[in-house]
Amino acid sequence: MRADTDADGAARPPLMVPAALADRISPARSTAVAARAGVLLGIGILILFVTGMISHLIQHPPDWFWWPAHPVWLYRVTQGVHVTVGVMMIPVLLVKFWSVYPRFFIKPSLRRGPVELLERGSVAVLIGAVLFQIVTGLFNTAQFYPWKFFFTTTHHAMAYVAFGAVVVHLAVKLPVVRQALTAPVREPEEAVGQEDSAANTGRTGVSRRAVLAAAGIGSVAAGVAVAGQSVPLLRRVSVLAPRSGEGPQGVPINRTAAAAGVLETARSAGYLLTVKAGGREHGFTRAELEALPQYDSVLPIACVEGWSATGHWSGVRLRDLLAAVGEYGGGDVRFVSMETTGIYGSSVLPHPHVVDASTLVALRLGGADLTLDHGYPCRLIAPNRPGVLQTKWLKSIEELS
Ligand SMILES: Nc1nc2c(c(=O)[nH]1)N[C@H]1C(S)=C(S)[C@@H](COP(=O)(O)O)O[C@H]1N2
Ligand SMILES: [Mo]
Repeated sequence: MRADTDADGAARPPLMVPAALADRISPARSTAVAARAGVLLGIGILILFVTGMISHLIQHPPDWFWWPAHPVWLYRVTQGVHVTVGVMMIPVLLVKFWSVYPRFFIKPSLRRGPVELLERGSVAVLIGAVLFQIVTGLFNTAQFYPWKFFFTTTHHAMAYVAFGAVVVHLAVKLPVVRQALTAPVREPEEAVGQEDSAANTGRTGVSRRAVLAAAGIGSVAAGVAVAGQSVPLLRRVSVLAPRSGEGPQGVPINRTAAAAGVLETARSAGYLLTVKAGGREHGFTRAELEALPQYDSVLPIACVEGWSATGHWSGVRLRDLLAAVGEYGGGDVRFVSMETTGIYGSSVLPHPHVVDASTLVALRLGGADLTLDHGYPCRLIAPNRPGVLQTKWLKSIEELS
């Protein structure tokens, strides 16, 4: 039996590691590695929590929340960072687990006190929640849902659990982390103790630096492999990016007209866009929309799934369209799609985006009429918002009182 290598010198009985596992505690599997990987994970999880909450709040805004229309690319950056950092955490998480996993097999003992039991319970919650977030998030970027629950609600709820568990874990481990980070990182050869140098040299091949370097390189490689879906310069090297700017008119398609069940209605000769503003209402044919003053906007579609792409849109300014019907009273505006299936058939646009000059009811993309899949006959395109709120195949636009 080997005493726990993390023993912090307190007078409690040491953690006992089963004999079969003791051999696996190489110097590389040490607090030095665990603490450094842990710090990286902590920073990553903080970034994931903040960027994730931003995305959640934009989609489900409480009264106090305010999100600007400018800079137009801000959401593209926060969500690109969210997905890329999430992927970058996978190698770090693996190294972290590898550095501590013999501890998972240590039997909890009441002799070491209730605090220790609580701490180990919180670690179990932490591991579960973090794994859950990484796996569900990753599957979502691939639009692969091999589960029964609704992704966004669960991913959002579990974020509090994961974040809370990180805070508890960090508070508990702070002394260990501080010590591990201030002590010099010794290579296994130097670290060999006098008592059992033979055993030590015999059971280790990997140095701490090698493990940490592997975590770092793996993490950057994983990040680069997906970042191209939001960073155009990286597109050629992003072999794992699910959607990297491929698609009709240079913009990927998220949901097709066929999937949304609008193939008939979107091409109907009797198409009318109903607009309600200032207590008045008017139905616009597409020809009438084309007859209104046309403007260009260069705006990205920034999907919550992490990909984004810049489009050159043109069409009618939303504020002009509302003014053509009635006096805009300053409220939020609801957009409803012809789509009858699915949960993304409508969206609500807040005031800063309603009055912004770049917000269009778009008729064209890249100089040509919108394709059916991009939202023909017309769609909303507004600055600094999640793609999921850029409603396609518009049926009505209505100012909310
Ligand atoms: N009516 C409707 N509009 C929609 C969607 C949808 O499912 N239905 N998907 C949204 C999502 S998730 C994204 S990312 C963008 C993508 O637009 P694109 O397919 O033109 O690139 O459209 C949005 N508009
Ligand atoms: Mo999306």
